[in-house]
Amino acid sequence: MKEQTLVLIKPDGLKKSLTGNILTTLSESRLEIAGAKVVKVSRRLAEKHYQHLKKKPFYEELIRYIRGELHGKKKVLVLVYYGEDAIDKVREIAGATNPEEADAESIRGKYGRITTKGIFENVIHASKNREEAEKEIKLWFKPDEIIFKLYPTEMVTRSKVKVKAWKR
Ligand code: IDP
Ligand code: MG
Repeated sequence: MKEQTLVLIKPDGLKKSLTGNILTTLSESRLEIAGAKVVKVSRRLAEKHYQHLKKKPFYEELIRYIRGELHGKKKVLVLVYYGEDAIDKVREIAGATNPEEADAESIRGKYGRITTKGIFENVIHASKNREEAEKEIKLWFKPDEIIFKLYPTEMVTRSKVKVKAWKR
């Protein structure tokens, strides 16, 4: 069945100029890109994304990692891939969480490393299952930033909300 998944190219991937290689490898999956953008990750966004790891000893370092504080590249590339078995296909191409255990030909196996502080710098993130994909896509993207209607939407009126706009 067709489904969607969230991919992040993490700051180490950007720092090592791996974007092209990673996108080329992912394109072998024949999945479609349904959304893409560059994001400077706030503390709040990082904490929401890694909510499930809050109790881990490496949590604080992980937040620093995803925010680019370990690489001097304070950005990530965020993508939504859509198509048949998208979640498992991308997880397989990404490889295991621990880059030393990841298949040698996977993205993490090829490009990942374990730092002396023990963080798995594994270059990309990929949603694990449908529930996680939904939560993550809704966290990182607004409905109009994705070219397909992946989840139900509604029109809401928000008054008194300050937004930054281009100066006229
Ligand atoms: P995943 O990225 O393969 O889904 P998660 O368990 O969701 O794995 O962990 C999120 C990220 O936290 C990993 O991609 C990796 O960067 C880091 N991480 C996970 N487990 C460990 C660990 O045991 N030691 C160090 N870093 C870890
Ligand atoms: Mg995960």
